[in-house]
Amino acid sequence: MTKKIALITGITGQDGAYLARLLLKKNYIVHGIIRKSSSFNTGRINDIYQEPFIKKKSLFLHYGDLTSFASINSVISEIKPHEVYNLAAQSHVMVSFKNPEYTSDVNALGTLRILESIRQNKLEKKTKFYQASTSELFGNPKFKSQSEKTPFYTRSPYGTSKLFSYWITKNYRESYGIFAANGILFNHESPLRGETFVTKKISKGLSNIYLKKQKILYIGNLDSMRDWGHAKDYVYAQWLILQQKKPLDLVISTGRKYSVRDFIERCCKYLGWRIFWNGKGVNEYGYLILKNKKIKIIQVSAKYFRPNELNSLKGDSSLAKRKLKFKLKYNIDKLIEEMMSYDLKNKKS
Ligand code: NAP
Ligand code: F7E
Repeated sequence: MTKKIALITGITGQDGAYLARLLLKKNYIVHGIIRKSSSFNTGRINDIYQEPFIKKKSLFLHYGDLTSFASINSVISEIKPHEVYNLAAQSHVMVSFKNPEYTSDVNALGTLRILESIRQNKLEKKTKFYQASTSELFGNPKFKSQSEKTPFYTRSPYGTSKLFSYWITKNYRESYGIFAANGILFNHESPLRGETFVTKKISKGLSNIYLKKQKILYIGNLDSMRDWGHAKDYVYAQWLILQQKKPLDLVISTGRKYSVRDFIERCCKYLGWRIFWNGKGVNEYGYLILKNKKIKIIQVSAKYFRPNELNSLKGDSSLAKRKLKFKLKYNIDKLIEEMMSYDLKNKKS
């Protein structure tokens, strides 16, 4: 049987690394697009890296960038993939306020470049396309939980760039018959999460404080609420979305939400600590009482407040559960346990 060929943009990112492992296990030939960088950016895929000249190679890396049609098109025209997972993005919401033009070029036009390449290479009937859409599309919704029916109202350049991609994916599906689907994924985390996202910042920061490598963790909005799942569960959903008979846009979430404050308290509990809070707004801080001494370990800093915040998100993924027959293996405490143990030991997961 001929092996399926998959192309992953963003293979060096959190999801790309988990998805590549999953597809290799499923016997795919996996191609990934990586960016040229002056320092190593392949740390998350070191363990699956294959030397260029080995026989029966199943993982191939290509230099490319979503801002360049030529680089994307040369890979797609050469490998003619059965499945493309578009995971590459400038994925940080706060950074998107600082760098809105670049964010839009990569996250919005980058998606269009891939879809155009599929079309121009006449791969409409062969290549299935997955778009990494996001709960950021919902903004600050009126409804308690968000499903495929919830109206979009993006609140950041990141969200708006992803809104373009959501629609262009649907446009190419409807206009050219491409199997193109959006996974509207809520926040998902793991030991491989980028260190400037809040969960990893907390697990790493508290681990460092525990190991006496750091004194204080500076943080932004403590009361913001998110629906946090595990990236391993969510990349499995990405694969399932492309295995369906028809392309569907589906919400993937846990259906539970927690505040940033909750997340900190649960990580502290893992360390055997109880945290106390004092003050309000930028004057709020968190402290421990150790040997009768008050020790400040968390300080709120306005530096991490956003020009426009999403206060509370919680997904309703009942449609995905029905269509994909999909079950989550992780809950928040299992996720925290894995992240904390990784950061304390700094070992691979
Ligand atoms: P991530 O860890 O930030 O990874 C992003 C990847 O995109 C990295 O491999 C990065 O390369 C690559 N990239 C960035 N700019 C690029 C460019 N111009 N050309 C080519 N590659 C580029 O993100 P993630 O958490 O794995 O998320 C995967 C996708 O899902 C993203 O599109 C994100 O927006 C979306 N999403 C994420 C979540 C979540 O909670 N994680 C939720 C919903 C949607 P470098 O390694 O070189 O930086
Ligand atoms: O922030 C608050 C912050 O940066 C979560 C991306 O993967 O998920 C992610 O976007 C919340 C926000 O993720 C800090 O204000 C408090 O309310 O971890 P985050 P995000 O913005 O939700 C969506 C679904 C994506 O699609 C994105 O690609 O935590 N917060 N203090 C903080 N956030 C950060 N980063 N740093 C803080 O110190």
